[in-house]
Amino acid sequence: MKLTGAQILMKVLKEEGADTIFGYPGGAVIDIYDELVKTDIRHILVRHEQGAVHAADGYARASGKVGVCLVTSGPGATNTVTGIASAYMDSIPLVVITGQVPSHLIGNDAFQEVDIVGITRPCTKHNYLVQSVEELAQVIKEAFYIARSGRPGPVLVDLPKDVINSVTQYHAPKKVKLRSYNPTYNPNMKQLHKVIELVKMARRPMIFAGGGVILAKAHKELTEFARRAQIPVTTSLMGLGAFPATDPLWLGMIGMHGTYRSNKCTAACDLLIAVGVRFDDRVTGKTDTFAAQAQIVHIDIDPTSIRKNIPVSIPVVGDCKITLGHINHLLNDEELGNLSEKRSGWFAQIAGWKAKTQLAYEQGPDIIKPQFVIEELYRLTEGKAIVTTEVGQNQMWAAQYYHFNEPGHFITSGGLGVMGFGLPAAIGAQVACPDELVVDVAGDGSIQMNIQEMATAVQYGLPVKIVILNNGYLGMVRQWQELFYNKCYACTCMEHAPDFVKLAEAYGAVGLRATRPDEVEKVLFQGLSVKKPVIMDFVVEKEESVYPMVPAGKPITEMLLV
Ligand SMILES: Cc1ncc(C[n+]2csc(CCOP(=O)(O)OP(=O)(O)O)c2C)c(N)n1
Repeated sequence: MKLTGAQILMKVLKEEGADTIFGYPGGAVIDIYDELVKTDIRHILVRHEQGAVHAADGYARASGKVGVCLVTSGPGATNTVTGIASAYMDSIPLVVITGQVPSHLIGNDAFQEVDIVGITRPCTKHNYLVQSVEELAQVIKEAFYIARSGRPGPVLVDLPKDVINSVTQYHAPKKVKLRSYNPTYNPNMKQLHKVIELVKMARRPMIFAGGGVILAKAHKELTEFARRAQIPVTTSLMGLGAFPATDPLWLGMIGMHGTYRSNKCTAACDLLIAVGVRFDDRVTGKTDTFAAQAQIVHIDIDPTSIRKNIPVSIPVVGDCKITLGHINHLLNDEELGNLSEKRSGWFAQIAGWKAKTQLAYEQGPDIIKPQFVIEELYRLTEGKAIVTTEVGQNQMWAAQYYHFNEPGHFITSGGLGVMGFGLPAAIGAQVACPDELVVDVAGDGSIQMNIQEMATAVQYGLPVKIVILNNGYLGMVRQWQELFYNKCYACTCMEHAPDFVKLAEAYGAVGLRATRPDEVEKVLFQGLSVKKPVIMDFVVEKEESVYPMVPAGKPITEMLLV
């Protein structure tokens, strides 16, 4: 059977299980759209291509599937770059399809031509310029395989218009095999035996889990390991939800805005088992003081991330789920003795640190504290919402005060830190999980970066909730200015903001506002109950800061506490 490039694309997308595409049309992809509407693949028309990629990202994180987006050539393609870079930093599986000018015009400065393959080379796991319709099916198959296998990531496929329109006999391989790409899933068992020895010997062990645990769906294995071996657990921002925040072994988040006890534990531990992490500088602070007393075990699917930032004693290359499964199995056969007794001194020390600071704040009668809004959100949603965030203080308060017990419930742009991520990501998560409550925690600055996606939420009846912590500032930058720049608040005061309630209404959504602490519960309750997109504008204390805070480049024990 002969098919056009556009038809082949649809066929392979279906075979790869794509049920939703986030996109925006244009001349170079109009033929694809012409085919797309004849299929049962759902298309979500966003209002800006950056929104399409973040939505596909949110969809991927909430569903565990590959997110797909489709945009036109030139400006359509360049508008995706921030979203692609964010997904790359956070290892999120995406397939981004861009239109391209016809092959014979490439390199001629043709209308809406851009070298998107060149532009995205450093921020994709792999990318392709498809040269002929004959190779199209194979390329799309490979793109999905690469995006979801090994350490996941975004793959871009650039499709010239003539490739989309040409016709060929359909043939797609059942399985993809790539000569130079063979991720290692199974760990070296000798290394694991060494890990078990360390676990048995350690007096002050700790587990540091990252987003890799969530991506590998290894949270159950992680939890079993921690409980059986009696090891306290911290996670990175990306790892929140990989271990239940209600578990007594939970220490809280590590790093720049991590808890006092997590950071203290890291400095004092004698064994650090790092799983699915990449030792980001916001986690480690000054690297030569990081876990300086510990033997470090690093388990990761990506061999190039091991020893990249931190020296380790035992490297373990493997899939987190498989590796932790083996470790649990090996622990079965061992005489562990009473580990909690052996570590009682360690647990007592941790309890002491916990007592010292517990993310405390005081909510007075007049001005709303942003932390209070998040705690109330947690209480009223019983911790069950999928929370996306923008970037800044809002992101950190969401991470600190909304407690995550399950993976896939905290969706944030961790590595790149993209303001404008949260609303489109919430839209993607809501598409993936129509029955869940999805809440974007936002700052008044960030929400204005992709506010146009309110129209998308309204058009598709996606009842996402936006909680704006409105402090009238680019708060996180203001905080740095307060602490490290003598309170010179250069260009961080948002002097003119829209009326967010009216703005919500203009989009056909619901707008609510709270200006006093005693209105918070009512507004949240009302906003969360409506089956429509809602913006809740919480006018909060203007100069509140996020604590604890480790100044950039300092050891993580040097925390500012208030
Ligand atoms: C696209 C983008 N531009 C700039 C920044 C730098 N930045 C980080 S946090 C921040 C302030 C965010 O302000 P707001 O959204 O109001 O949130 P708040 O910190 O007040 O909660 C800025 C400007 C960024 N992370 N992303």
